[in-house]
Amino acid sequence: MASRKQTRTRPRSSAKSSQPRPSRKTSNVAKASETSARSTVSGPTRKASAAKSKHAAMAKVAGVEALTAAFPYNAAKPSEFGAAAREPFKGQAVDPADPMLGGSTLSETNASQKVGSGNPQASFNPSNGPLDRVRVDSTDRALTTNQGVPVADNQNSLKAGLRGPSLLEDFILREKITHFDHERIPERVVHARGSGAHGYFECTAPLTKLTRASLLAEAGKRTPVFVRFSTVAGERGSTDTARDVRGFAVKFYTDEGNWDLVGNNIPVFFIQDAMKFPDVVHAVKPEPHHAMPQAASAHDTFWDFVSLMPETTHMLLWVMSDRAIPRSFRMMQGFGVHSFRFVNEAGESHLVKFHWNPKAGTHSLAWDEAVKISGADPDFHRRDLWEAIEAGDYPEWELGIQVFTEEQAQELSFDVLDSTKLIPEELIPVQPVGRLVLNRNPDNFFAETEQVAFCTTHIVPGIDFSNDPLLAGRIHSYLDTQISRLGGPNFHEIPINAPLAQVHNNQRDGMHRQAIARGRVAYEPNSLGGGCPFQAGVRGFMSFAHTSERDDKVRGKPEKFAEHYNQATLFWKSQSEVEQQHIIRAFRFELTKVQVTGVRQRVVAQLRNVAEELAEAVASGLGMTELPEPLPKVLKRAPRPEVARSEALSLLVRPGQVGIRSRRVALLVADGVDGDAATHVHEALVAEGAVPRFVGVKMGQVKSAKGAPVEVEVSLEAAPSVLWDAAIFLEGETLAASGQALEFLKDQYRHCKPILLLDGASVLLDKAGIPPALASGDSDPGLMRVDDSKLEEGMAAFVAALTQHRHFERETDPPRV
Ligand code: HDE
Repeated sequence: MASRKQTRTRPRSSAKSSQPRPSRKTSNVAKASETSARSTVSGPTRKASAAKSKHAAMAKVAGVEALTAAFPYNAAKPSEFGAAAREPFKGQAVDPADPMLGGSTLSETNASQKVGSGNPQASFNPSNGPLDRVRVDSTDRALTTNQGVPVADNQNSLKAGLRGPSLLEDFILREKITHFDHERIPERVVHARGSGAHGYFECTAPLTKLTRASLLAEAGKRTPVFVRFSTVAGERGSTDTARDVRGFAVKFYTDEGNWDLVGNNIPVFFIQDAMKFPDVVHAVKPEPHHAMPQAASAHDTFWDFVSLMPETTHMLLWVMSDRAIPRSFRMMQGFGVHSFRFVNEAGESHLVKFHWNPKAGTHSLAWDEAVKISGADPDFHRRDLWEAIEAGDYPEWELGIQVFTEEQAQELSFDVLDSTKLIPEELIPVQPVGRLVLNRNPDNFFAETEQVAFCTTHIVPGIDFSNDPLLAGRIHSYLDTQISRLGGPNFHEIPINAPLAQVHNNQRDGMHRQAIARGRVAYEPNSLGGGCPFQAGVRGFMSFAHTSERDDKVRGKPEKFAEHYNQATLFWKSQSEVEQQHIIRAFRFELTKVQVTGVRQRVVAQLRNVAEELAEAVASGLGMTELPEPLPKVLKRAPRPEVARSEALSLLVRPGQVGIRSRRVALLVADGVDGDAATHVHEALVAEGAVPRFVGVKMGQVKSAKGAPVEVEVSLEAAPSVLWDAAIFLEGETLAASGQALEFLKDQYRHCKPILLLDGASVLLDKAGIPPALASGDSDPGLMRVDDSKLEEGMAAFVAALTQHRHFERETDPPRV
């Protein structure tokens, strides 16, 4: 075999990668044999440019001959075999003596408005430029057809006479209606309902010791991102506040290509092997006979499936917890779920898990509130994200990693390739490495949020997969699904999907191809294109050479995967009492909706393997007088878990670092309000970064007893209690006559939100049947009354109460109000 040194490889600097190389117009190609050239030069020679054209054609033939001579044979071939293949070979490439040699046509220098300058941008793919290149603005422009023909009348179809008939020749109507007919594309098979935003990722701790991924190479380095949050089960138009896992998918446009970290807001998953994914999705989606229920797991098929699949138990605990009804996308964690790999320059590898921690803390809705929001504002999370960014309140997360070795993984009682397990932070701490900021809303929902295509296969040098069998299935699935969803294999050219890094390869054609590839070479190796684009060699993506365990070809799982309950119990034990009560009620709700009693029984039997008190409470809520036998365990003697309680698993340990910023506060006003107090309260909240609005029975001004009248900003019917984080009642007597105002107060109370009542508003408490103290007899810290002279203190107490977000001390089952 020939040695590597024999190949003429010209080093190429990466600095040129995002800029076109200037093309040279002059030819300095060596003269070719006239005979050889003439036999290939076809067609009549135009008189005027005869000499020039003849010369150019022959020069091209000669130049290509010279280019080919640089490749007497394929010197790279030996590097494909045996030990040499372990270090991929940088492709052989030579610069053409003239850029014209790589072109498709000699006529490319003829410029026009359409074809461009006639000066090809060598080594450059302009479609990888910033989105500005495709942003359309119609200011001061007339309406046209898609062919650019101005439309004189956009009101009427073309008719023979004013009373018709309409004419088939009306190409303007036909183009408009035909486009409209095809406006819809298939929705995502899961995660159909989503919302996205642009932003950036900033590396805060250089990780070169662990990974050669360029985005993690220097502190302060920023990489643009597009992030999409989603629910899983519901259709595209379904409600935002369904009980469900949330998708948390991040596309990093790195300088070495796109990396998609397609995660969820829950760190584990229902199943262990991709083979079962269609089953779990079919089970949770609306039942096929009547297509109900929408965006809900509370039905027979879901619970039938999961109770036959004990590996779902851990995830079920998470999905029944308040994690599955977040207050905002901005207030939830994200997780990569699988173990991934980092690979450094030296080719050394570590396993890694990814965590996103929100700066605004982790906060959730109350279930009763989530149900009501579905009616009041089904776009609740989409609106919240959009409005926060519009207001300049940019959501932020910290990226943390858990890094561990294969050897550490071997020691654990569970398998790190099992996606139904997490690694407790007590065993491997989470270290912060960067921050994610979302600071730009999309221009167009469809073009960006709908057409963005995340694929687990989008990965960059320095990051690699583990052998998690669930991840393996995903590696196939995402690329495949985008092809049918986005209409073909060229979805990577859709502007939101195009990487910022240059794309150069020999893939061609297919539906909706955008790139116009110059030249006749669409294969590698080649000599006619000077060897380009050439294989990158060790600077390119290299899969980590993981030594596979020698084993038979088999369908099956490792023994450790058979332990199904330890971490469900860990999660249960790590919840606060309030969170445990919410989990019990969620199971009770879901299983009450299940019609087949045998399925209910089986779930309770499953829960007996998690915690007896949980199973008992759920059974009692379902009116079961006897507990069923626990489900038999696959592993009779489960390994002892390393950790019995993990604080990080409770939502309450992350109150956030932003105080009451962006929290929505309703200021209820009516005739008789104190205008001065209203202004003061409003100003005090704005100063804290909260979002106060004057809410009244109807729009218009309310007369104030003192100070200026107050302008109502939104009515009680348009913005009921569930859309607010807290409320201040600035008036009482007039509001007491409004059933909606009383309902507002009751819901604020039931959902444990802070309530401040100013002088005179206290009458509402009696009217609404709100108890003045907690069931325990203690005073309610979230229910505050102040007289006007103590407004300052009242506001300070209110801000402190809102910083805590909810006052669960008030919660009883059933609710007192
Ligand atoms: Fe997905 N998943 N998934 N998934 N997933 C999709 O891809 C799939 C899984 C996740 O905002 C689909 O473009 C399989 C785990 C998110 O566009 C599809 C398996 C996790 C999104 C698909 C899984 C996820 C998707 C549907 C098991 C958390 C939305 C449309 C082997 C780590 C991305 C699409 C967006 C979307 C397949 C399991 C997260 C069909 C086969 C585990 C956040 O390709």
